[in-house]
Amino acid sequence: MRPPVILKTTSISVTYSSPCDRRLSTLARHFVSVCDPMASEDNISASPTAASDSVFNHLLRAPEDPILGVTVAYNKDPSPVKLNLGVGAYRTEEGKPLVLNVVRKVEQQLINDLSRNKEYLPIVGLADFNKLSAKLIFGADSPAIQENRVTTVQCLSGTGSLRVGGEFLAKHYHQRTIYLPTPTWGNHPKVFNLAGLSVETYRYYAPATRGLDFQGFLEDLGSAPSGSIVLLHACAHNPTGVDPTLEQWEQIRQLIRSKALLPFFDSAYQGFASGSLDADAQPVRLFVADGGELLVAQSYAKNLGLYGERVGALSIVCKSADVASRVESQLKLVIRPMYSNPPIHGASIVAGILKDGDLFNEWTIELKAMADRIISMRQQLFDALRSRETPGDWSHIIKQIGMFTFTGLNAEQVSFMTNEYHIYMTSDGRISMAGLSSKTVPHLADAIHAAVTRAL
Ligand code: PLA
Repeated sequence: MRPPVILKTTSISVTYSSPCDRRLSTLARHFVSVCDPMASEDNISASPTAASDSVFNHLLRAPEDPILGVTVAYNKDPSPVKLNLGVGAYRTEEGKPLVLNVVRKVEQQLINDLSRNKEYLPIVGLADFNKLSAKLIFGADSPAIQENRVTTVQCLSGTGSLRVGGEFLAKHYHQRTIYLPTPTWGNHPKVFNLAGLSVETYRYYAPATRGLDFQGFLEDLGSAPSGSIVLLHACAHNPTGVDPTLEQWEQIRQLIRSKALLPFFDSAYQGFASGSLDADAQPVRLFVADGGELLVAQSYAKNLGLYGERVGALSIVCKSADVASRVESQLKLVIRPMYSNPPIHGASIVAGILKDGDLFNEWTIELKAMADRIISMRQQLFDALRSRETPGDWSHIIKQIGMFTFTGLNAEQVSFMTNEYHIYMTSDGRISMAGLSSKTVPHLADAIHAAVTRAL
């Protein structure tokens, strides 16, 4: 028998040794607190203790995230001219976050529809959303979809889709190494490492030309062990803004297939590169067309502005319908202990837009407007630097594509711009063009000019 435990309150002592006694003691405490609220207060509030008493006292303070931490620093800055070009989040010309009109419309419909409820979704998410997401990335006429060779599961935005895909591969795929481009989105290595894969890199960006190191890309994939997983940015490469041409994609495809490498596309910016959903999906469709297998992680954070709704999808294209359905059954075993099932609201918004022809068209117009505004920011920034005669060739600002410009500014220049101009960006010199407006371009151009001519 366990020794009895003596519970002391200010006014009564109770000794208990069984669950029943414990319930009685709780009841007794309740009565004490009803009669004398201070008595229970005294009992609950612990006396201040030294940090060294904490079981977590050995923890070191972790650094802020290199991207999301930029927003933390920005929020603390009281300057009225501060500018956040860190995280890739779209802002209007007025510098405000944007909720798309189509999103507002569908949300209104969802609220008005009293037949809707908030029951759990299945483990794999909303069926309509999954079907429509596959159609969006692979194309309506995709043979893989028609032959039922695709399994799509709703996940927590792009990050969650990558993580579920990574965990699935670590458990069930014969090769545990994933190749990432250098550089890549800073979260990729962490996501895949924690999923249980080992991370290697392939050459991607050539600082000297501020373009693609195509030769290095092919050489590194060429020497990767057969079967390795290769992470590819579907479009609008983050952070470089440099994408292969379609001809280069075709060469990459041939190499990947000839070495039986497994492509894993990260599609976080469909529609944001060119303004066209179909054009931005071309590299993925090229790979699907050859009948081979692949994975795609999709995010609706940027192209539908659903950042905080955490809505995305993981699709795995397989050789046959039978394999696809077995893959799906295993994906459920990955998801269930991770977060059980995904949230309903964001997926319902996306499904509402994708299944309605008019709303879909309206979305494409709004998306194009966002992409065009980013492109016009590129031109304006380029022009502003040229008119200031800022030393250097800044043509990469207009050549790069997608949400970011990889400026080539170094960490010291970045911290100069933050300290002197209150401009916040990641230390690798990446700026989110989507956070810029006509009003703020001159301030940024002044800061870049000063950083380049005076800082170092
Ligand atoms: N993949 C790439 C290449 C990304 O750039 C991002 C987001 C994601 C996946 C994940 O996005 P999601 O989970 O929100 O769908 N990158 C941002 C934000 C926009 C971030 O770092 O979380 C960035 O500023 O790089």
